[in-house]
Amino acid sequence: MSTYVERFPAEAKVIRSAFYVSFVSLAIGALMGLLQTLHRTGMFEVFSEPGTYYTVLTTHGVFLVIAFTIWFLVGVFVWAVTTSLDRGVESLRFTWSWYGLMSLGTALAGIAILAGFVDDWPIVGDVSADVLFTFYAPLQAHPMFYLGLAIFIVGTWVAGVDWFRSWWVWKQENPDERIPLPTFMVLTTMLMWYIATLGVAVAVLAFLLPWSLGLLETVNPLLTRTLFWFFGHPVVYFWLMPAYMMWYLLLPKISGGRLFSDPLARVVFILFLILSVPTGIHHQYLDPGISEGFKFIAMTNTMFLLLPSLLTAFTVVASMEHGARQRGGEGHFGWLKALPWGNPAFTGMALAGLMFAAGGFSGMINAGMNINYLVHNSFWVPGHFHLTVGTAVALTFMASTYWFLPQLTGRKLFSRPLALVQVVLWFVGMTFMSNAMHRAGLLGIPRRTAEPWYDGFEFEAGVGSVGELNAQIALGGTLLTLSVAIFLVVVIGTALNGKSSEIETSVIPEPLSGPEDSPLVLDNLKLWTVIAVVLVVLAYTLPLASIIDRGGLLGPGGRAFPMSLDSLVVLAQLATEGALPR
Ligand code: HAS
Ligand code: CU
Repeated sequence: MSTYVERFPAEAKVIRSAFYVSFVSLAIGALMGLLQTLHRTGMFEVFSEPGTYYTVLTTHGVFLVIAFTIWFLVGVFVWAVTTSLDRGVESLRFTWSWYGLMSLGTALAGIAILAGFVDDWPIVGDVSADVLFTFYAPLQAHPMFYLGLAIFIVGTWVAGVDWFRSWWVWKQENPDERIPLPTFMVLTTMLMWYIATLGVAVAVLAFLLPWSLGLLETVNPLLTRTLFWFFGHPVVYFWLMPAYMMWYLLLPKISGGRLFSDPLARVVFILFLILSVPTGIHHQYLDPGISEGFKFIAMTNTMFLLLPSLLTAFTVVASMEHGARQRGGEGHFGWLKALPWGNPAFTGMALAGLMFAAGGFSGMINAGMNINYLVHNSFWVPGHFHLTVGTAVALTFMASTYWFLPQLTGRKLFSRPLALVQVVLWFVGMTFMSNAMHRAGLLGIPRRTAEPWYDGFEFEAGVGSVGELNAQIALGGTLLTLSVAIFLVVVIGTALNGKSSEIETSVIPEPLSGPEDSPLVLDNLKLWTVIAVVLVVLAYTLPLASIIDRGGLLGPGGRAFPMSLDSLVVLAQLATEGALPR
C-alpha cells in the first residue's frame, strides 16, 4: 500500500474532483490571459468595446486567483491531513458537503462573470460582474456574483472544520504526540484564513450584496476597500502557504534528502498566522482618508512579514543541498548539478522558488511607502503578482500535480519530457513577460486599461521603448498560454494512461531536526490565534473607526442610521440624559 489512492481511495476521489475543477478554471483563465496580452500590447485588437476588456480581465483574475488556486489547495489540504494523521476523513458526507458548497459558489459567481459577455439576456436583462478580482465599491456586480462568493467562502470554512475535526479525533487517540507537520501547516493556514475572511464577509454581506440588491442606496467606498484589503493581502498567503508546504515536504524528498528543520517550518507558519492580516493597508498607501500614521504601521508590519519567507528560502535551499549531497553532489555550488533536474515536479518547483526570489524583491519595493507612489497602479504591479501568485504559486501547483497525479490515480505520468518542457516554458515565458511589465510600470504605463494606445502619449525614458516592451509581454504571454495547454495535455494524458505498479512511495522522510527539537509552545494554536487577533484589533480598530467617522457607515449622504461616531456619541448622551427613550 504505497500510493495514496491505495491507502485512501475515497479521499483520493475528493482530491481528484477538486483538482479537476481547479484545472478547468485554469483553462478558462489562461485563455483570457492570451486575449489580454495580445490586446494590451496592441498586437491584436481583440475587443472594440472597453466593457469587454473588463469582462475579460475579471474572468482572467477571478478564475485564476480565486478558483484555480483555492480549488487546488483544498485538495492538497485533504491529502496533507489524511496522510500525516494516517486516517481517512471522519465523514465522507461532510467532506462532500463542503465540496458541494464550493461548487455552487463557483458556479454562481462564474456564471455572473461570464454572462457579462452578452449585453442583454432574454427575461433577466443585463447580468454582469465586471468588478475585477478586487471587487470593492464603487464597482458593482450582479447579486449572483456576491452570493456565489459568499457561498464559496462558507464552503472553505466548512472544509476547515473538517480538518480541525480530523485533528481533534486524532488527538484523543494520541494525546502526547506533536501535531504532524503537514497537519500543523494546514491548521495554521486555516486559522489565518478564518481571521482574514471576516473582512470580506462583512464587506459582502453587510454592504455589497444588500447594495446590489437595492436594499441599500449607497455604501462607503473607502470602507469596502479597506475591508477588502483586510482580506486581500492575507489571501496571497492563503495561496502561498500551500505552495510553501510543498516546498517543505516534497522538494527535500524529491531532491533525495530530508527537511532541514521542522521547528523552523513551524515558526514560519506561525509568523504567517500572526502577521498576514495586520498589513492590508499597504495596498492603500495612496488612498486619501487613511492617515499616514496607520499606513506607516502597516508598512512596519509588512517588513516583519518578510521574515517567514526569508526563513523559508534558507530552510528549503538547505534541505535541497542536503539532498544533492546525498546524491553525490560536491563543492560550493557543484551540488546544484546533482539535483534531479530531469524530474518535472522538482524542476518546476525549484524554478518557481527562483522566480519568487525576484517577486519577493519587487514586493519589498511595493511595500516601501514612499517608493510605492512611483509604482502604484502601474504595470509594475501585475509584473509583481505574476511572479508571486502567477509563478511561485501557480508553477508550484502545476509542478506538484506531476507528483500528485500518479499518487491519486495509480497511473503513470503521461510524458515526463513534455511535463519538463511545460515547466521550463512557464519560466521562460514569465521571464519575458514579468520583467517587461516591471519596466513598463517604471515608464508610467498604467495597469487595467482598455486603451493600450494611450491616446498617442509617448512613454519614452531611459528604461526602454514601449514597442520593445510590448513585444516581450506578448511573446511571454503567448508562451505561458502554450505552457498551460501542454499542462492540460499531460493531465488528460495521465488520466487516460494505464495503471502502473511502479509509482514511488508517498511517504515523506523524517526531517533532519524533527518535532522533538521544537519547543512545545509552537503547537499552542490557541495562543497564536489570540496574538493574531490582538494584532488585527490593534492595526485595524482606529483606521476603521476613523473611516466610518469621516465618511459614514454608508458614505456621506448615505441613508445611514449612525451618520458618524460623533452622532452616536450625541445619541448616547441624549439617551443617558433621559431625552430619548432607552
Ligand atoms: Fe504582493 C501587490 C507587497 C508577496 C500577490 N501582491 C500585490 C498584488 C498581488 C500580490 C496579487 O506592499 C496586487 C493586488 C492588486 O490587484 O492591487 N507582496 C508584498 C510583499 C510580499 C509580497 C512585501 N504578493 C506576495 C505574494 C503574492 C502577492 C506571495 C501572491 C501569492 N504586494 C505588496 C504590496 C502590494 C502588492 C505593497 C501593493 C502594490 C500596489 O501599490 O498596488 C512578501 O511576502 C514577499 C516576501 C518574499 C521574499 C522572497 C524569499 C525567497 C524565497 C525563494 C527561495 C528559493 C527557492 C528555490 C526555494 C522575501 C522564499 C531555490 C532554487 C535553487 C535552484 C537553489
Ligand atoms: Cu499585500
